[in-house]
Amino acid sequence: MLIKSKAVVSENDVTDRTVFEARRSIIKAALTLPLAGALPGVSEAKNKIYTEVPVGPYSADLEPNKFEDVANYTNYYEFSTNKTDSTVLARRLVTRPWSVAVEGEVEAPGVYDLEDILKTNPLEQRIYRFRCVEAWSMVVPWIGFPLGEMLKQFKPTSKAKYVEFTTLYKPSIMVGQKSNVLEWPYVEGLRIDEAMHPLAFIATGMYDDVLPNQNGAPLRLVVPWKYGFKSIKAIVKIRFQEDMPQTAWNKSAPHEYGFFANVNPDVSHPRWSQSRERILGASIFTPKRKTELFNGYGEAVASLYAGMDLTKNF
Ligand SMILES: Nc1nc2c(c(=O)[nH]1)N[C@H]1C(S)=C(S)[C@@H](COP(=O)(O)O)O[C@H]1N2
Ligand SMILES: [Mo]
Repeated sequence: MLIKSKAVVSENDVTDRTVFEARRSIIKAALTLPLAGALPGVSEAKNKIYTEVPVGPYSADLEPNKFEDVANYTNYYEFSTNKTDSTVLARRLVTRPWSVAVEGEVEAPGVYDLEDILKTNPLEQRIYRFRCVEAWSMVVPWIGFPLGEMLKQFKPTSKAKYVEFTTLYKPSIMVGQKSNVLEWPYVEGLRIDEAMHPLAFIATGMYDDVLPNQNGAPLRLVVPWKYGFKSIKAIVKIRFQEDMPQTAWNKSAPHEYGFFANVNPDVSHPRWSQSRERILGASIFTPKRKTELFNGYGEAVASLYAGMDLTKNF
């Protein structure tokens, strides 16, 4: 993803002073933790408690990436803009007990305990393609449940045209929130029909195991036809509203990150092409993969955007 401070710079030139200082403070924070920073990356899912979870509809018949590819290369700016540091630093996050505040245009607002959400939403596995706006991609076997099924339990009113999601704000632990790379807390949103689409998913696990902290535990969104930044991690609030939510990336660079963020090989990022993608974990000799419109999920989701100019509504 991209960092915006005084000048907009790409993650690959992390020489900008703000970013440098943010990283230094994060490393300092890491050094005060027992072992953090000295630990190697994670090599495999350990507590395979979800091996009996059935495979749900829309699960793709694809070979998933290796667990270590997905768990050791994360975008989680609350911890760090560095994909390895965020993996290590996210271990500090305590994800139990956890609750989600449900607000706005719903008949059943309130603070819902995670355990109750899990009790009323049967788990399934979905193997999905995942495409980051930075032009890399992977295939992940998620464990979780359809977003829409959970949202229906809160009984949205007819005024609920959009859903806004918010990540935990806790700078003492989420040390990246001490920097100003984004406006915190991280916010994302979907139009209500997108949120109710059966492909939209809430992940609580992956690779038959609980979700690693760095991948968004205990609850994260997965919207496989959109760029990865839509898939917000560590959700603490869900708000139903009439207006389109102000999302973190859109606020930070509106000309680069639109609200819809549908994967589209024909709409370039202002600073790079989106026509191809690097497959995470593939050798440098493996040719890049051709990016597909809606990340290959067009048959299922294209009708949501009928009549819309996808170049303008990017
Ligand atoms: N709260 C929060 N959610 C987030 C991000 C983030 O920095 N903070 N990064 C997003 C981006 S840009 C991507 S590509 C995916 C990465 O998911 P992964 O780290 O599990 O691969 O998480 C998304 N969700
Ligand atoms: Mo991303």
